[in-house]
Amino acid sequence: MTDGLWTLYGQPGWGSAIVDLQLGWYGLPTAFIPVGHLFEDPAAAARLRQINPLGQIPALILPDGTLMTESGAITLLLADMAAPERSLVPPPQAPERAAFLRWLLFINSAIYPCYTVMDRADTLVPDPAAREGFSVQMRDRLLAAYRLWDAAVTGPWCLGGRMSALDFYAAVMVRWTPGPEWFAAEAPALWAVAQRVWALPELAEVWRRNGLPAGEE
Ligand SMILES: N[C@@H](CCC(=O)N[C@@H](CS)C(=O)NCC(=O)O)C(=O)O
Repeated sequence: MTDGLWTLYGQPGWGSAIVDLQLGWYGLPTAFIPVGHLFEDPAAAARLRQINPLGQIPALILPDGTLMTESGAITLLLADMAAPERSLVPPPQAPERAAFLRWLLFINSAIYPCYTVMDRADTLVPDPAAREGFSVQMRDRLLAAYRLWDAAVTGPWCLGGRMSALDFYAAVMVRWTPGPEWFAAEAPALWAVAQRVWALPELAEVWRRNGLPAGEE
């Protein structure tokens, strides 16, 4: 047992921030453990594999000691425990439920894996000449997926009038490749959602440990 504490292994601003924001939103007592730069520090990656054999963050230790990985699964699990009026996941009967599930899975299967392989391109494609073409293709795929997500966002939130965990994903991801300038210009609906999330007073402390979004300091 860990005294009701949720222990989150992560890195400021990385994918762990998506979970960190949700823990903060739900008011769950969180111990944040920075793991170090997984791509520049082999020792950091080796240490993390002792916690999560896949070597990825977010890695969350639940209060009962269970290891939980996969941000999408964590999103659903936390919502199971949340008060209905606070939940970041539309319940089964909600009109937004289908769109929520579609885009949650889309983010996790069409968008997030692009980063996972782009970040490891040097080992996945050791030949530098081949790697260049691979990286261009992955980036194009990533941008196309973001454009599809952006086109589905009607505002003010990803699901229209209902705020959800999708908005937290947007708020973290618009700070990643291809960078905030691209999102502001090419994915304006996602960019607007992100700004709304950055401004939520309940999340100020979580943003502080994840690096405040540009212009918000
Ligand atoms: N499907 C996972 C993806 C997690 C992921 O790719 N995290 C990145 C950092 S943002 C990572 O730990 N990469 C290290 C690696 O894959 O070796 C999730 O949604 O939690």
